[in-house]
Amino acid sequence: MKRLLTLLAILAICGCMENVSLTNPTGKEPQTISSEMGIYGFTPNSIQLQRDTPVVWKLYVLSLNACTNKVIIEGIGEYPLKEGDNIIEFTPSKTGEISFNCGMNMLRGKFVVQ
Ligand SMILES: [Cu+2]
Repeated sequence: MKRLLTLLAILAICGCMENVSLTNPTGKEPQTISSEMGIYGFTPNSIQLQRDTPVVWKLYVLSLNACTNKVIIEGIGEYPLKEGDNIIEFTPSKTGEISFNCGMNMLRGKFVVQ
């Protein structure tokens, strides 16, 4: 029984550490940025980022529709959106431009990673 509890404790600790490394693999303070997304696009639509530093992107969707219900970040992922506040987290691993767009590729913007 004691051995089982020890095993469970180890699993719990490993589980926690795994979560930490998934959202923040570098251990650096995240860089927090904010944009609004409406029918005319993203504001701002060009955002500077630092490489290898976790990003917390606060994306505020003004009104939800077929255009604003998803954001796709090139080479990083697709994120379903809801009206109002959304939090998107990722870590850019190389320098250069990363484009992002709505689900229909009409509204566009870019991150410039240094
Ligand atoms: Cu669209």
